Amino acid sequence: PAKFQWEDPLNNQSLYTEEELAIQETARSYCQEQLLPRVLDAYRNEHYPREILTEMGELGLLGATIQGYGCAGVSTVASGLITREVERVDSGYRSGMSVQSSLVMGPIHEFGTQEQKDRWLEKLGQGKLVGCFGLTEPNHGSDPGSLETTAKPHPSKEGYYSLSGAKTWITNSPIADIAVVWAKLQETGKIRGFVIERDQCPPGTFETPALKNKNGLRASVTGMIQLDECPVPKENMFPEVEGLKGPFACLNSARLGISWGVMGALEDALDRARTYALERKQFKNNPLAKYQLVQKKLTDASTDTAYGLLAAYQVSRLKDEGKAAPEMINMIKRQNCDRALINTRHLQEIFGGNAVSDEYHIGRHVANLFVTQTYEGQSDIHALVIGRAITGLQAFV
Ligand code: TGC
Ligand code: FAD
Repeated sequence: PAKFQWEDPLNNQSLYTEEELAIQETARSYCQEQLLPRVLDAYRNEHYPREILTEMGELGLLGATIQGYGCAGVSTVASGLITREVERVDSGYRSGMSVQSSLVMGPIHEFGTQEQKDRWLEKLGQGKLVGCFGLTEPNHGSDPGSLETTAKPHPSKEGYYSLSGAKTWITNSPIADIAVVWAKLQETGKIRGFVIERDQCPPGTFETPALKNKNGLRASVTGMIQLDECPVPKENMFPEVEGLKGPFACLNSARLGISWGVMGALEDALDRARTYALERKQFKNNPLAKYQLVQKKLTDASTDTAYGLLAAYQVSRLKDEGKAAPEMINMIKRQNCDRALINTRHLQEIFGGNAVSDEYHIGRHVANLFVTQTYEGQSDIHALVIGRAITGLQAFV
């Protein structure tokens, strides 16, 4: 019989192509050699080195599924494997990358005019420009359909809209060169997407103050977007897409990426907890790993990782075949984030008091994974989307 491998209990690796495995290896080397050595300092100081996006761009990790514009044009599985390797180091690094790839390059590629694509995609893919995605507002998080940011014809500039409103909890906003912002067009009351270029905005019309002193995701940068009659050229609006399906189409792809990513964070937590449990001895010089309660924690984490990766693989292949229903993504985003958080929290106990030291990395994963369970739709919201699909009944309102 085949030998059981604890690092890959269900032999998920056998499902990936040679090319996908090579891409994963490239991503893993970069993440372990370049990102891991920086993460503790970054997390302590809430510092996100902007050059990380340039480094990722050079390796072809940004917008990796996009064909053309200098992007790698790889499968959704390969892109998921990249995400998994980045998040094995830190969810914040994955966040910065996901926003750039799925939430900024994604909508420009899917909804942009040819001119918009030519103008921004290649530079975003190289990490020469940084983007952010503004949907959430101070008064509207789970319910973005009620957003209040407005776009109306500019009173004094012909050919421009004037955007006013506030977005909050926006990854990358303080360092962004461009922002994809979702606002209601006053003429129709419908949600539309706009690309705002920081260097084209008069002073005081586009401000992006950082949100500091976070309890989680401290290695990524988060801020607000404050728009005060910000002039945006009409040609910077996505021409066709209207309503929530614009932002949600991008979120489908970002949420699928998170489903892969959080499994990477859980794998790292499991690896560290196993090593610790084998080395640390208590009661008659036995390693912690010998005790049944400890073994159960390791087994639960290992099982949920293997199942979560299988599910992410299946939905990714279906997506590339055009057969993935959005609710499949709601399901795996919820399940993988919930299981990553719960298991990591249990693995944390194995470290005893040392779990409190950041040098053991486990507390950082736990704090980060709370955020992954919350953003891009909090888990209970995903449960209600799936419940609606099962029953046909709307439970949000
Ligand atoms: P609902 O009536 O369900 O839908 C309105 C319109 O949108 C369409 N739609 C979708 N289209 C594509 N994919 C999906 N997944 C879609 N879900 C909905 C739908 O067909 C409809 O189209 P149409 O043509 O009929 O207008 O809208 P609702 O207002 O009832 O929505 C409720 C709910 C809960 C599903 C939704 O609002 C929701 O998912 N809320 C969660 C909010 C969220 O995810 N925010 C994310 C902010 S971005 C972020 O967090 C980035 S963090 C990134 C990082 O740092 O890594
Ligand atoms: P609320 O909507 O106020 O929800 C609070 C709680 O109530 C949740 O548990 C929710 O599940 C529950 N709840 C709400 N409504 C219902 C209901 N009908 N039934 C049952 N329970 C309900 N947004 C962006 O647009 N772009 C970004 O780049 C971005 N990055 C982020 C980065 C970080 C670090 C964080 C923390 C958030 C980020 N977000 C971003 C925002 C994120 O998407 C929202 O925080 C999330 O959608 C939840 O919204 P909320 O915080 O307003 O919570």
